[in-house]
Amino acid sequence: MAVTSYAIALGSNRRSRWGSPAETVRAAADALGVERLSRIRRTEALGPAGRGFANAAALLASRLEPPALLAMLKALERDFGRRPGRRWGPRVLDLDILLWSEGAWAGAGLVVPHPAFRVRGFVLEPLAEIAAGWRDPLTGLTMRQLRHRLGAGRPVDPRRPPS
Ligand code: A4P
Ligand code: MG
Repeated sequence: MAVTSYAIALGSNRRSRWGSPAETVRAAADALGVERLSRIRRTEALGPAGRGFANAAALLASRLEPPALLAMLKALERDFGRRPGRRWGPRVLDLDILLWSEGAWAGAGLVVPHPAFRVRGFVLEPLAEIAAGWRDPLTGLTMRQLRHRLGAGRPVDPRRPPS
């Protein structure tokens, strides 16, 4: 396949052999060879994960289709010491596929764009920093517009019918 672009979310809320969660996120971005990395932010845990997170977003060029890229990301999570645990539990490294330049993908165990990215500040803030003009294929809105809507308390969530 030709080279395509991906936006990836990176998150960590446990130390690893690379150091703090922020150092772990940076090391994972280096290992992936990303083209662009946002600022790494400290964010409060959403849900029962407990400790706060280090979160960032990155742009990655790849010839892999989404399922092959996901397998690669899962392998990297394991290399970084992530062990299967409670869903939403504390994790050394979480790598999610947010967007793909070729549009949407839906298959077994994989949905792109990531179904929840539009309603999560810890994803949209760093994503809008590095890909402000990227249009969400589902809503047609740019990352800048989605972040603005979320910040204004009017998140765009196509999973919910409009009220
Ligand atoms: N999957 C489906 N679509 C995708 C996609 N686009 N990218 C499947 C990646 N994975 C995708 O993910 C579970 C399964 O989702 C994958 O095996 C894949 O087949 P996982 O990473 O193994 O498990 P998880 O992360 O515990 O679940 P999930 O649903 O991905 O949780 P989230 O949405 O990642 O939320 N608070 C802060 N502040 N910052 C965070 O980063 N993260 C979470 C976890 C909770 N609270 C947080 C943060
Ligand atoms: Mg995940």
